[in-house]
Amino acid sequence: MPQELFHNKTRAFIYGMQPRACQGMLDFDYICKRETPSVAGVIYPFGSASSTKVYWGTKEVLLPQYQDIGVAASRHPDVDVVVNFASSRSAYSSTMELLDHPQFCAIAIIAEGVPERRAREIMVKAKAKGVVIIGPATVGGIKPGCFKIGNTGGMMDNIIASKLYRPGSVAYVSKSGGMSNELNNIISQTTNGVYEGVAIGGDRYPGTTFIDHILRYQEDPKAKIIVLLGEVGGVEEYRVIEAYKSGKITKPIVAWAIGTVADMFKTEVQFGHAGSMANSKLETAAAKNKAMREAGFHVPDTFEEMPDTLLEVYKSLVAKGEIVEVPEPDVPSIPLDYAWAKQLGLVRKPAAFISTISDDRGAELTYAGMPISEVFKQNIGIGGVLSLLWFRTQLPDYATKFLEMVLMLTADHGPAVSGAMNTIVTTRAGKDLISSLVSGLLTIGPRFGGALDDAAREFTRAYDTGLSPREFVDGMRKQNKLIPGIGHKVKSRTNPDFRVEVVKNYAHSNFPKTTLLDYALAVEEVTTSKKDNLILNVDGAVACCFVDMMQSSGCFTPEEAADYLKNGVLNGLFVLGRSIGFIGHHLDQKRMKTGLYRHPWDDITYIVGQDKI
Ligand code: Q5B
Repeated sequence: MPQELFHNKTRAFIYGMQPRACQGMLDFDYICKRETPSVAGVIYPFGSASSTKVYWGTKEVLLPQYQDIGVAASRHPDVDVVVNFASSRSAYSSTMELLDHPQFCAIAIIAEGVPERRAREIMVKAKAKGVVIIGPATVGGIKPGCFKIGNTGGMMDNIIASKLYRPGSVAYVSKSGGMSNELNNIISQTTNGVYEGVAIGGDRYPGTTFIDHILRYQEDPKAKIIVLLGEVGGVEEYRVIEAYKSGKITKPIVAWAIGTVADMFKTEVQFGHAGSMANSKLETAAAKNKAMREAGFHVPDTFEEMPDTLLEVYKSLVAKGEIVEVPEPDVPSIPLDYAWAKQLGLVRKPAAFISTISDDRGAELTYAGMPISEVFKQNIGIGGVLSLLWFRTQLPDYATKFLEMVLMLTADHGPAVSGAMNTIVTTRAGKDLISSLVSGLLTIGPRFGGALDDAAREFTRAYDTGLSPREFVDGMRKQNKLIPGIGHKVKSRTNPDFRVEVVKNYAHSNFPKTTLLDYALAVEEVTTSKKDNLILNVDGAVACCFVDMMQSSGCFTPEEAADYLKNGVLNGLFVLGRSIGFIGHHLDQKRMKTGLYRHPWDDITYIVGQDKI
């Protein structure tokens, strides 16, 4: 096994789709001031060969993604480490395939539950090829200032707190990934920090064992103290004891075997790891601690006393000059993920958008604060929904029924009206539903269907300024303006528009007040006395009733009411209602498979090339 597994130029592949782990490694590199990212690419057999977006510091960069190990390996000959996140089902096959590529010298297998027979087959092949396996069932390992495997060390704030961004003098090996975090903490509190740490994994047959890594640390002059955190089960600690006794290991070892509590149970206890159960007296934590103590390791009486023991050993090495403390470098600033920083309450950012009507972020969609289930429980209907989403309030029943009535009676007025014609012509030109609908909707304007807001404004202005109906009509004529909401192409006094009758009757029977409607009807008396078709049309009737509803409902201030009219709410009602009809016309034409429409020549008068008339 090479003495130095990782250095500050180590390059790795991540096998599997693990964006968080990948970003964690890159963030670690960044705060360690590595020149190149440690992750060269991602191998994900089930994805599409492309790239994945990651951060390098605060910059967004693309990381190549490969489906095939061979392609990845040939594109990145400098990569010699693989962090294999394949599941327990595919860890075996993927690792065996990785082992066929001689450029890889270390593979960390993260998956738990790899069958023991498979793990042993991996070990045999890896040994034959001289490849170091860390795991299975491990978080990996870390070499401060150089390289971090996957999620080792936890979140960035933990890494900073344990000073893992720069090397210390203590090298450790543990089984458990969780406990290696605890070691990072203890070592950073009591010494000049971690030099390297490996969690070999909790399975009965880990790819490498304590002795493999401790022998590396023995050879590495920068590792001054070795920490061994063993546990109940297995005999690997005894191999370290033998090596120590034989003089192969001379560096001080601070050690503890976890699981002494097992002695308090009458039967053998299986701890969390697959391998953490004593099959003989020798494998108990108590026996191991005793043996390690007798061999000359620094073994505390309890795990809680381990920091004191470590501190003592560290101080003695400092006193002897074997460890020379150096001034602490500046604590690196961590590029925090925006989402994480926001969750911690560290940042605020002005939003580009503000919305006050609906919210889909929680468990249940809400309309103006009302959960969608409540919308149905209260049976508020389309009028109620419109009221919530347009006015952010629940209007009284008579008002929401009025809104529904408007949508129903403006839904269509036959194929001959301007908008429907446009929809039909567009449909027959082969266009899709949305294009055909929009082409009809774009026809709505001051003459056709879009006179509602202007009607509401003009009638309100006239009434509020105290103009008599005649003064209003004369005044508009003087200004050469048509009165919005008055007049119809085909409807007249003698051919009344029943839609208008329905609206008028409803308002008179249900609204607390119909002041503006009554004023408009008085105006109609004046205009129809001039010309039979100058009736209060559907736009005008709806508009005036709407203003009456707004004023009598108590739900709007005069300013709010004026704003809604200015912002086109009333034409919005016509647009919404008539969309039903336009869609109907589109579907109708499609159903009949009508062909392209071309207007007949005889219906067009051609005056081309003649003198102006
Ligand atoms: N005169 C609607 O015009 C129409 C006058 C007026 C004073 C007026 C016209 C108009 C205002 C806009 C309006 C909504 C273009 C209509 C709708 C939805 C629909 C449609 C459908 C559906 C009809 C003849 C004489 C002239 C004019 C005078 C006309 N309008 N005077 N105030 N408002 N109204 N639009 O019949 O002396 O001869 O020169 O623009 O409210 O769109 O069903 O089709 O559901 O789809 O073509 O119902 O009234 O009349 O322009 O030839 O004028 O009357 O000054 O006087 P006409 P014109 P003079 S509802």
